Amino acid sequence: MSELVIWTLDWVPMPDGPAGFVRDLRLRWACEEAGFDYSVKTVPLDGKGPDHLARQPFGQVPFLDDGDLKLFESGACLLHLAGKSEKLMPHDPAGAAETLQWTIAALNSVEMASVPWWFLEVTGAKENGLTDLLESRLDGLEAVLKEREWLAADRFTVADLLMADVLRVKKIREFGDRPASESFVKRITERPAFKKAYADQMSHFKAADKAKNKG
Ligand SMILES: N[C@@H](CCC(=O)N[C@@H](CS)C(=O)NCC(=O)O)C(=O)O
Repeated sequence: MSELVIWTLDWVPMPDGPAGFVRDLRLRWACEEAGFDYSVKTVPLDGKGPDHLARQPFGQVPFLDDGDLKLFESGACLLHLAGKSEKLMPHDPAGAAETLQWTIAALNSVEMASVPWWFLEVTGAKENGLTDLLESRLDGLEAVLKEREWLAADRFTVADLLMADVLRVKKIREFGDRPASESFVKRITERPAFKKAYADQMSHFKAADKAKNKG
């Protein structure tokens, strides 16, 4: 198997920055679920050099090396990893298609509403015109999660991983009462692979912060 390298940021502000939520966590988590060996490398938070932009045209993280194959976008990286292990997605056509559908739904129907909503909220915008949109997406998902344990193929897949990661931002779940979504997030983030990925990301950023403050 070729070498997997997950790229993330070299540092983020502590304690109020995004440590614990930087999206390399999605890839670490998938690798932990699948039992893949991987290493983590970094690009600087400050100043996006040409090397970074050549790998991720928007200057973001994560991106992934799988040997000579280079990928960006967390969803694309997750689906690529899922193609390498049935632990992340069934490989029969129907199961794979359903996993693809819910992975895209997490990104393009839920996260596309939750991230702009969150930005407006934390920047203190007086009117958050995206609240109705986000509520309707969260309500639609709640109706699905009331009826089933997993999003796709009657089992854990990367679609659950991604949806739980999108919903794990507590602020976006603080309005409305959606018990099935709450228990989904709790259940999926109780998985040992999530806990390991989370702890590893926190250690990475704590060590980076310590080194920065020393220097
Ligand atoms: N759609 C992208 C979003 C990536 C993203 O928002 N990355 C954040 C970290 S979690 C980032 O790099 N932020 C720094 C920036 O945008 O300059 C993906 O899912 O990979």
